[in-house]
Amino acid sequence: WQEPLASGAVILRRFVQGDDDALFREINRIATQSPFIHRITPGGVKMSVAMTGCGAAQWLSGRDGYLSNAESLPLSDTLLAVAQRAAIAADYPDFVPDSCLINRYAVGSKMTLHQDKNERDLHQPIVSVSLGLPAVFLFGGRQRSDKTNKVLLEHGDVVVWGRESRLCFHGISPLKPGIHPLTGPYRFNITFRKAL
Ligand code: MD5
Ligand code: FE
Repeated sequence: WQEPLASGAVILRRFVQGDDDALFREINRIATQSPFIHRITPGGVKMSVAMTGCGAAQWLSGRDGYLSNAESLPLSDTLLAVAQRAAIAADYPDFVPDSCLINRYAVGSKMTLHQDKNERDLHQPIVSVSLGLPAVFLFGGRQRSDKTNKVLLEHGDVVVWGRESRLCFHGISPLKPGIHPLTGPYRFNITFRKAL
């Protein structure tokens, strides 16, 4: 079922529940080729979230943006199909992602409030898939100081962020301990973007 989350953002609850095994296999396949790493922020702080990804465009922390990386795996048909199915459900029938970023949260991992604005065309949405342990997602407005709302994102939930919500500040509260039957002690988030 669908819930509007904010203007331009929609949650597709449990949208990929039936694809969870296949998606988790994709994560593990990608991580075998490109292991999860903890990047360093421009401020010199090691991130608590570990990242990997695939697709022609790869995000680089620090610099503004994306670079094409010939080393990374292509977006598989499995991943593309999930991303496009979600985009269509949220009324973005023309979405063609070129980037898949995978975030792995362990107990205590968090993401501080930030905007995603390094993609070239900000009219394109971002499709975000949550797997494993639940997390409290924080979303605010266009200013860092705007009030934030909280929503719990659970296994299989997909959020499509577009239009008025595309430049909203957002983050993830520190992950609480737990064990998920599929992913064990982790939450994974897969974001699909058209970055280039
Ligand atoms: C996560 N990841 O759960 C989130 C899901 C990231 C990141 O924030 O940058 O890797 S994506 C949430 C998102 C994306 C684009 C816009 C907005 C939220 N928004 O306007 O609120 O690991
Ligand atoms: Fe973000």
